[in-house]
Amino acid sequence: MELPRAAALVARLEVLDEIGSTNTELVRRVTADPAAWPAPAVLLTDHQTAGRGRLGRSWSAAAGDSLAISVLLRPDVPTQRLGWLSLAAGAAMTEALNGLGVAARAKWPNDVLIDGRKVCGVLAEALPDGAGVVIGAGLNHAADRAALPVPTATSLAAEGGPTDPDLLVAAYLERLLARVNDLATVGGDPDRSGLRDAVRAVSDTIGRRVRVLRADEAVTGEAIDIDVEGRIVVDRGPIGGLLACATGDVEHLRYE
Ligand code: BT5
Repeated sequence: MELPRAAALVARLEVLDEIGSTNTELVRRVTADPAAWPAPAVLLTDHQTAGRGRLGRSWSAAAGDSLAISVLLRPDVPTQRLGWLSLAAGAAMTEALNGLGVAARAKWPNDVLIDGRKVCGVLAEALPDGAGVVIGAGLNHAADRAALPVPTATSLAAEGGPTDPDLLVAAYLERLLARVNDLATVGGDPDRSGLRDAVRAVSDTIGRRVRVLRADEAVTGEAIDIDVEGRIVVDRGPIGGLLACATGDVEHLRYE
């Protein structure tokens, strides 16, 4: 796989024929030799054999069906704002697909949907000792409908969208790097950087009735906003009132 346009956007881009998890591998490589990995850097493959999702779940795809894209960033953003990078990635992918004519929307916290089906999932992980962040995105670009791993999934090929890896990765990186740069320029403030408004604008979740499953309770109500911490704000009605749910505490968010 050749990705000249994407490679021109970052300090280093490496394509692997096959790997267990691009996130795990990039964390391992950066930790072993940080100087060899200037940020932003990308490790990617279209044949990931042990892709990881959130909370021990897995991301699965047959060889050649899905792009696993891991991006190393070392933005100058306060630690408590780093959660915004994962929302920035979902928004960047959604905006990139929209720019290519695909009607994608972002489902909080980390999915990109086309017509209610998941085309992309994001998994952000911090490196030890504040050494940066690895943001992984799995993007089903080429899978035939019949080859999709779960009934809730879709792919760009199945939706009649573009499938060229270089075009897709370059469009995503352009949006992501611009968003992260804007965030760093204003010290990590999601409002002044325009990131919170961008996340709201592509959100498929705001305005919907949702059921949020947390470790010990289910929260039901209308998702009304994303707060300055990146949490989803759920209006449980006159008795329950408003409740903000953080990504780390949320097992699932389902539409009612
Ligand atoms: C995610 O987790 O959606 C995050 C996926 C991140 C994958 C990328 S690929 C590059 C990098 N390296 C990695 O090892 N991971 C990252 P979560 O929200 O927990 O969703 C996982 C759920 O999505 C699964 O339980 C399935 O229901 C569903 N799923 C699995 N594979 C899928 C696929 N190819 N397309 C759509 N949905 C899928």
